[in-house]
Amino acid sequence: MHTPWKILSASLAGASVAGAAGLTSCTNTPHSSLPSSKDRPNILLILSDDVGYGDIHCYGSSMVPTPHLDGLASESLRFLNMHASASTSTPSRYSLLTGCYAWRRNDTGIARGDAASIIHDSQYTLADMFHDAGYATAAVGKWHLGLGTQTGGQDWNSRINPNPCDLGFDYSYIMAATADRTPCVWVENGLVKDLDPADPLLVSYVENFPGEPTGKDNPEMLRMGLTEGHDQTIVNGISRIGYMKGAHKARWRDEDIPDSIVRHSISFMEDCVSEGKPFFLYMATNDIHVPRVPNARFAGKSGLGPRGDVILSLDWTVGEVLDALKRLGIEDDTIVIFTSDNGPVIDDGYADQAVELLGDHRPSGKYRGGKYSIYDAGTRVPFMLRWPSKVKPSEPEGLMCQIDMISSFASWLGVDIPEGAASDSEDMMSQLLGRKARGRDELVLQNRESNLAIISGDWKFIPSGKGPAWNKGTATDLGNRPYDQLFRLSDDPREEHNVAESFPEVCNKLRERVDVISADRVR
Ligand code: NG6
Ligand code: CA
Repeated sequence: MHTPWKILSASLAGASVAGAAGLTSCTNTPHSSLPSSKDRPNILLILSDDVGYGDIHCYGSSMVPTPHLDGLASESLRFLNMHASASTSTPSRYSLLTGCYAWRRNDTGIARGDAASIIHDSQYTLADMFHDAGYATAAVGKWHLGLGTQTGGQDWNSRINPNPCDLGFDYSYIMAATADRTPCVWVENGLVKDLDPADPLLVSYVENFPGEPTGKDNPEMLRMGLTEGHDQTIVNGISRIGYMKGAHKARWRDEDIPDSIVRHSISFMEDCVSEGKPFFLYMATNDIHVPRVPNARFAGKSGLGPRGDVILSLDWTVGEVLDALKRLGIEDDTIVIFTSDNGPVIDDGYADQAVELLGDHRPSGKYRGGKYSIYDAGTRVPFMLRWPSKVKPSEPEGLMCQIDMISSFASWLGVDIPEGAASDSEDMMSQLLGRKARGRDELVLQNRESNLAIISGDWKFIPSGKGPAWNKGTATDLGNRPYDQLFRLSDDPREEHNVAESFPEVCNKLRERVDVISADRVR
């Protein structure tokens, strides 16, 4: 396979040379004082989608076999109290990549497929940081952080900037948003892949293109029923959120998405190995987000319907990239992280039998809520870190958050984060490597309605907030209440006993903390 990330680099006039191997970058100049290459293990960050704390075998599920993830778990630090900073994808990913709480801005909610780039190209990202440490960097898979300068204003038939290559990644092969949103095409380094100029791509989130079938008007064309929304353009027999026209050759086949992610990820790693360059690979799977369309290899294999089948597919994906590390001889020199962007959901808009076939499977584990919710299962996610012979497997219980990755790795690699960047990210590298048990003292979390909660020591405080308590479509308790909620987590990990009235002074103190932390919030 060709090496598109090098082709891109070579084609960028004036790109700076980074590192001894002579690879070039889209955006950055290298950091001046780098640790030696033996102190720079590769970083493979596998960010899965909507995988709940209880969804995989190594976190307690006995319903779906996940042998590759279990194997990884047996050699990893398995964090028991790791949180995404939000219970939906866009703000969660924004925080992970920038080290900033997404709720500080009012434009970081679940993004449309034609959203402008949510990370501004002036912002410093996790990829910039690895780049400054001399790494080759790539984003492969789900993006969901917008592209271009203007929502709805992209020309999908030429290179769109900003794209991940303007945000610190040397190479990107991404789905612009989610599999349930148009455009249903791969975007490589800002260009729609396999686009035939004679069949240009048009995208709209305002109105349909005349003559194009939709799930709403043409349900007879659908192979998967709908429970909510998702009734616009039909691609591959499945209707989506948003409209698109054209680009028939470029359209993905949902069944092939995992293979495509695996192939492009491995190809990038192979190139890095042959160039002798450490890499940071942000591999964001589409599994297990809706629409759940397992490849024939997994269809019907879990007994839990498509939702269980795509867990098998996710496990396969992990197995493939772990095998590749072994084959490339870099297993010992690579830190592998596996995590998820937010908690689980069962019915997320498509009639895929997830509810009917759930049986005794408990995607949220023992925690309350799920995707979209402010309760723990919204943000508490699996997080495993493997670094063979350097990190001893254990199960840290301290409070942790993905938002801390950027400061942690920066301080470890000796990269100075620019003034004002990654302002909510703390250096937790000792904890990430299992050398210190005590986690964060406090952490702010966000749900779909952008209501906040704070965990502080043994307390979780959820100030009163607007929005529905219950999301009917997904059957999720969102946690929004017109009154304050306070839970003592050691006694009540399921957040079932609101003790706010008994501890008014704790509520006042924690409300003050939230107010101080969020003082510059733009609403
Ligand atoms: C919701 C979608 C859901 C999913 C979610 C984003 C409907 C009814 N539901 O609005 O299917 O796409 O957005 O999920 O449209 S996330 O994991 O990317 O945040
Ligand atoms: Ca998600």
